[in-house]
Amino acid sequence: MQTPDSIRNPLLKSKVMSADAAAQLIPAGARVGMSGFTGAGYPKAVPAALAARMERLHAAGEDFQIGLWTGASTAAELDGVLAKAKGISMRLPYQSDPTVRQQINSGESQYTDIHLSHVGQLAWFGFLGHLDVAVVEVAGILPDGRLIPSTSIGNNKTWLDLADKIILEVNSLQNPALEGMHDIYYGTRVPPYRQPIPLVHPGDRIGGPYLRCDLNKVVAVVQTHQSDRNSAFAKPDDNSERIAAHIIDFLQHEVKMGRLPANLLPLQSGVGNIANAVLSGLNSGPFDNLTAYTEVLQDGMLEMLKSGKLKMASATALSFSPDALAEFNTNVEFYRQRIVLRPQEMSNHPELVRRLGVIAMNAMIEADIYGNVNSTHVMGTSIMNGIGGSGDFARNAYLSFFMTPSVAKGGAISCIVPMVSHVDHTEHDVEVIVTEQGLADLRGLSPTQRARTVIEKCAHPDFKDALRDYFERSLQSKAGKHTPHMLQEALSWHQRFTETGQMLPK
Ligand code: 0RQ
Repeated sequence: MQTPDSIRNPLLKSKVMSADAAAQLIPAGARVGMSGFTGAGYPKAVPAALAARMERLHAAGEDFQIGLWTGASTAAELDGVLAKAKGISMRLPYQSDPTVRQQINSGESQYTDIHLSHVGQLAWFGFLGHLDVAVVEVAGILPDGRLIPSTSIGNNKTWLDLADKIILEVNSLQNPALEGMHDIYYGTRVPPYRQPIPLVHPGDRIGGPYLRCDLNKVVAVVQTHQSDRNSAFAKPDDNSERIAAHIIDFLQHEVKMGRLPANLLPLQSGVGNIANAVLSGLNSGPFDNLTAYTEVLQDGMLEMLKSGKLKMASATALSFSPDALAEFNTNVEFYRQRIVLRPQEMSNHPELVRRLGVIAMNAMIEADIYGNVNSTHVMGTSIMNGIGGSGDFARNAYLSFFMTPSVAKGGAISCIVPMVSHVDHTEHDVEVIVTEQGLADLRGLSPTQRARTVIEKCAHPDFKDALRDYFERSLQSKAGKHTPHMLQEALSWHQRFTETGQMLPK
């Protein structure tokens, strides 16, 4: 199954073994840095073999868990199998797996939810503990041992540099023509030796196409032939299309006012169906010669590259549906000239995001009337996925949008609330809130001006009166008039609606 020349280094070829044998080299209690970012480029064989080993040991009464670090979310073959084997004691920096989520929320696993651009630095300084093993998927190995990265880069450079032992999975199903698409910058230093990063346009290449590692640290090479997660996207629904239309109208207005160039500024788009709908809207919209400086390239951006609306895109991962993957593989030469994949410390770098003037568009769970945003927690206590890259971009963008349908759970819950139950993005980092009801431009507004704008533009009609009532009574109360609140009522707001499923009388 393995094409004979995917592993062209003789030393590494001599280390080829089965996934079971490689999994034996990971000790209980190890901190393991694995590749993988939004379901792309994750190891597919060693995690399953490790999970099977854990299950055998657990059945024999032995304890066996690992700390699992990745780039971002992975897939059932990594997070899913290890969680089902009850094998994850600590997870970081981002996940979206249902079993992992359930174990975090039941207290069985610990989770450290970290800005994606911060992970490398935290690891380098040792704040996450010592990294014992790296398990990294690559698309191939050159004769001199340099590694052709796979469909994501994420934190691979950091894991390969820091781990004591390295296990490589060489996936022969990944397109060999990925070679040359990556840009690995080895110029980063730790303070006080840091230098400016020489990247001024989203398409700049400032490093080289290969990852490198100390070949003596490689303890196993495992051959695989297996596809990435490749989840399909839902067709944009009514709400997503209305959100997309509000954003496009707003961007047109900004161009007309001279606040954005005609081809906008580099786009960052979060993951999920709303983000994909916005990209679809842009693909049939009025803007040309666009660029992207983002972390995940999904179907919407691929379509925009194909149509020529998007000239080039920088990211750290390719996360495609099966149809988009087929299109990518068929026309890989075309896309290779228009896509640059970078380590996540570069794709999400706050300084670069600020310098390039990125337009950030991310989904959220809820926003409050003053503009604080919750991206991660349901009812303030249960994690959904994590902050991911949303904070890297939102805090530093030229323009930062947060988007959500105005209601969740069939209309029982308002996504616009008096006070968010958990804060990921403060009022200082959130510039535009968009729901299918409308768009609230909060730039330059005081808290009370923001509250009126958010309620009138973004709240669902079923919840508007209750929000107006809350705000007006807060204004009349003895509370401070700068950001008026009635704290007890604000904090019980969610309960009132979720317990009854409808608005309570005042
Ligand atoms: O739950 O499926 O059980 O019904 O939250 O909501 O509407 O399907 O939206 O998939 O776009 O996810 C913020 C979670 C949105 C995501 C979030 C429930 C809702 C549903 C999902 P069910 P939707 P999406 C780049 C940027 C943080 C990371 C980020 C996210 C589930 O976008 O993780 O931005 N963002 N990274 O029912 C209770 C509410 C709710 C609610 C929604 N107000 N109360 N439940 N839900 N609103 C990518 C990376 O960083 C890798």
